[in-house]
Amino acid sequence: MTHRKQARLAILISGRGSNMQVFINACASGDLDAQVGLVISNNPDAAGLQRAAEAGIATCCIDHRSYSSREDFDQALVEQLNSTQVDLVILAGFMRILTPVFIAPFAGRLLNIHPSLLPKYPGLHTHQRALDAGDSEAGVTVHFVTAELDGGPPIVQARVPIVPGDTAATLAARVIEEEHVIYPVAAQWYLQGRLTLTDQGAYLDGNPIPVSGIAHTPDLR
Ligand code: NHR
Ligand code: GAR
Repeated sequence: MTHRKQARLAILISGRGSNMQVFINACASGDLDAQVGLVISNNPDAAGLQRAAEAGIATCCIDHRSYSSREDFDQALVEQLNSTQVDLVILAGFMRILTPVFIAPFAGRLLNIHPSLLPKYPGLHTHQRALDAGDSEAGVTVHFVTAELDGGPPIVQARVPIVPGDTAATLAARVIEEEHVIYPVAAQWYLQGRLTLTDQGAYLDGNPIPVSGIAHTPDLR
């Protein structure tokens, strides 16, 4: 039997941290073969910081308002992450646009979950935009993070219906249930060495992933 050191995740948050909690739970239960080594928030008031601390996880706050440029903030993030071994960085409701100062050192091991059917609706207010456009469905995409905002190669995507009477809040509640399912799936693929980012895009098991990511189905592993 070979003994490999367990992979270590760092999770970057800005708010509630429900996706973060899913990772904490999946690591604790053994569903994900990893440990959460560190949770960082840019927002000192993020509820997720408290939730992580309650789970016994190291937390820190790097407040972007303490830095005079995005690059200086990103450098502080890089230094914090470099002070501990990190195999994979998970953006989970992290609300600061990152510059190449951060992206470059973590390229290929940096994931985000974005609440839209990318390439539709990069950026903010995705649910309201889908409603305003009269779309009949919405969804969520896990993607590799590159310097282009929400423009990195998609990995996996789940769709939900938009129903009459939906508001941004009711739609967000439907979408986040899918977020909690697909984000650990993508992370597990990465940790198993099945998922890679190259200059040509994202690959799973050596096969190029389609531009909207792999469609999530209930039995996807
Ligand atoms: N950084 C890069 N370079 N590339 C991506 O794909 C990124 C990223 C940083 C965050 C998450 C993203 C999302 O899933 C993400 C992806 C923040 C904003 C934003 O406009 C947009 C998209 C995302 C995150 N942020 C404002 C800013 O000035 C602040 C908004 C606020 O604080 O409410 O940074 O949606
Ligand atoms: C999630 O819906 C996530 O997709 C979205 O914010 C929510 C965070 O919830 N992310 C973004 O909008 C990134 N700009 P959580 O804090 O409970 O995981």
